[in-house]
Parts: sequence; structure tokens; C-alpha cells
Amino acid sequence: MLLTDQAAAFATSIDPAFRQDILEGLSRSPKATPPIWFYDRKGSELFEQITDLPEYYPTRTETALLKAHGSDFATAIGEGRAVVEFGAGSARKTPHLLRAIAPAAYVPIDISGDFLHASSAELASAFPGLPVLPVVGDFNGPLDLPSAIEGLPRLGFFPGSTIGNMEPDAAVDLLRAMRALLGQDATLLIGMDRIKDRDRLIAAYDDAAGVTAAFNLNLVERINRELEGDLPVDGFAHRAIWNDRKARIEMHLEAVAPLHFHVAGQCFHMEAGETIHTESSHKYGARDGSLLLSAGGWDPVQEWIDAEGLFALILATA
Ligand code: AVI
Repeated sequence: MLLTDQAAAFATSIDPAFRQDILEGLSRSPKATPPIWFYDRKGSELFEQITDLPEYYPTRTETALLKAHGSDFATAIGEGRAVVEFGAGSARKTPHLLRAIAPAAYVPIDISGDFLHASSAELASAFPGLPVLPVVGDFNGPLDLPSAIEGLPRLGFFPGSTIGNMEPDAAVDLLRAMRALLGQDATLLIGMDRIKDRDRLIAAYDDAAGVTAAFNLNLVERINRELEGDLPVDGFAHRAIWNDRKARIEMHLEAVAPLHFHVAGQCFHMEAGETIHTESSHKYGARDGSLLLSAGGWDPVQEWIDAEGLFALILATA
């Protein structure tokens, strides 16, 4: 088959994984798309804004824990490890940990190369002498660590409760993959958001300034931009729902009227009130985090939690 120039350009510029996930997700009933596709440049910037919102307590609380417990980390983790950060993004919390444990190398992993290279350069200048070895990639798939850290004991660092954006079975698979990647004497420091008052949880995902709504709706704009979509952005409303049975906040894009639209040449229809489930953010009870880690092949050894019980950092050994 011959492609026109325009179609050929479209066929080569399109991210096939994005196309496949969105077409599959919109064809499903109920409709659901994976949260990784929030994070184009604009989505990553909006997420950074979310982390500063008064309602979004996780980043502030976890950063305060990292600042406050540096000497505990130094004792429990020790010096000279290679720190491997999963989903490093802007890596704003990382300096607190690096200062406390004097690592031998720092390996940030992130899917967004632009973001990763900018934050790696900043860290390298803040920690002269520390080898900073960024890896661009999706930590949900197979990855190779830089050969420069061969032989060094590793600390996996997975802050932000990003584990909560996975279904429990996928979270267990990821923890097992991390254990295999990090090796025998590895340790893991992981952030987990706790179950709390429902109104507080909903406010954190439906802030008064509408930044989380813009973050969710940016997915519609991204589909239009990158997948030849014609979704009406004002045809969708942001919804944040607490699903108590599954202990998770769900973000949805709800059709405010019956909608017909196209994506990559395929037609879709939504009834008014029908939603696209765009993200789950699981929250953990007092023992849930330890159970999840154990299922993932890790042995939880220490936990740090703020006075209000909002957010926990857990240290586990392989
Ligand atoms: C990245 N992740 C841990 C965030 C969360 O809280 O689940 C993503 C997010 N979605 C809306 N607000 C923040």
C-alpha cells in the first residue's frame, strides 16, 4: 500500500504504544487508559504544579520526612551505595536523601528524557564528585543499569507513592522486577500514601484552583494533538472519586453530553455521564504497605510516618 506524504509523516511521528493503549482503552467497557500517558511535557509541568498545591499533601509530607530523618537513613542504609531512583522526574526530594547517605553513584530513571537530563544536570552540580548516570526508560519494562555501578550495593528509591498508581498485581510484579534488577544486597526506600479522611483525599485530587482538572484534561488535548483526535475538550469534566472497596482515588473524565469523536481514524461514542477512567491512586492502611512489599519479595525493616499519619516511607531489604 502507498502512503501519501502526509500519512507517512503521521505514521512515523506517532508513538505506537500511545496509539495502542488509547485505542484499546477507549474500546473497553468501561473505558480506561493507563496513567503513564499523562506525562507529556505539559502534563509533567502540571504535575509539578500539583505537588505545590495546598490540598496535595503527599509531596510536602514525604519531603519533610526525608529532611527530618536523615541520620536514621544514614544508620539504616549506610554510605557508598548506588542510589537507583525509579521515575525520578524533577528529583526535587532526592538531595535530602543523597546528603544523608553519601552514595557512591546516583542513577535516576525516567521515561521523559528532557526532564531527566535537566534534573540530572542540576543534581550533578549540587553534588560535585557524585557520578550521576541517568537512564531514559520505562521502569515497568526491562532495563539495564549502567555498567559503572557494577559491584556496588544498591538502594532503590521509589518516592511519591507512585506504586499506588498500579493495580496491586502489577505493583507486586514491579517490586519483584526491582528486586531482580537491584540484586542480592539491595535495599529499597519507598513512599506510600496512607488511607485517610475521604474529604481530604478527594480535595487532594480535585483542588480548588483546577490544576488537577487541567492535568486530567490534558490527556484529551494530547490525544487530539498526537493521535489525530477530535475529542471536544469542553465535552469532558474532571471527576475524582474515592472507591472505598478498592481503597483508591479514581480520576475519571466524564462525558457531560453524548459524544461522538475519532482517534487515529476510529470512531467512538460516549453516553452522557459515561467516563474514561484515567488513573487510580491506591492508599494503604497501617500494614498494607508491608504486606505489599513482602508479596513483592522484600522484607520491610523500618517505617517513618508523619505525626498526622498521612504518608509513610518504608525501608525494605532484599
Ligand atoms: C504520580 N502519582 C503518585 C500521583 C498520585 O498522587 O497518584 C499522580 C497524581 N494524579 C493526580 N494528582 C497526582
